[in-house]
Amino acid sequence: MGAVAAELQSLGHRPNFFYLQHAMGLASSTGLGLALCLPNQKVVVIDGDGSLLMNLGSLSTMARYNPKNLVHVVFDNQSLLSVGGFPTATAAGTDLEGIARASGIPHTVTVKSVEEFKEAFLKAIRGIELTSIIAKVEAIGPKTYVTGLALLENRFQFQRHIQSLGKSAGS
Ligand SMILES: Cc1ncc(C[n+]2csc(CCOP(=O)(O)OP(=O)(O)O)c2C)c(N)n1
Repeated sequence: MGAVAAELQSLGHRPNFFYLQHAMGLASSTGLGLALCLPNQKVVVIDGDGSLLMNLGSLSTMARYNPKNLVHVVFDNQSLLSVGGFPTATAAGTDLEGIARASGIPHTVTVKSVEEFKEAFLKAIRGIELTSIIAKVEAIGPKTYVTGLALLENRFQFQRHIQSLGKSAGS
């Protein structure tokens, strides 16, 4: 949602992208549900530190159900950038990787450069282990938060995409 959604969409929308708007904190929960329902698909959640901090219990729920097809990426810019840049708890020392690890996520990593991120992400996407990647990034946002795709349109398009997966798998 917010900056993350706008940045992703600016790279080029795809029918398998779902941008969570307004429901701050629920990206990881939504991704968990999708990963459990679609065990043959890799599900990638792109989260923000402020959002995850609002729903830390999601980490223990993810660990409990442990879907091996879920990759959880947190872009930790230590701020609520989308609403003005107020500092989050990670700016005061909260360690999201430590919380993810202690919650029972089997593979966790903190990365601080593009190269480290690339390596960690490729490993996670090619692997078969529930992974949380905490990527420390600068608090720099997109130029505009206006996206060209209406919320409902995204919802229906994504739903049709999920349904088409079922058809191509023969179910
Ligand atoms: C439940 C809820 N509370 C508040 C908001 C307003 N809001 C939208 S984005 C945002 C900040 C998100 O922070 P973070 O996840 O750290 O992402 P960033 O903007 O830094 O990329 C807030 C507070 C919302 N959309 N939903």
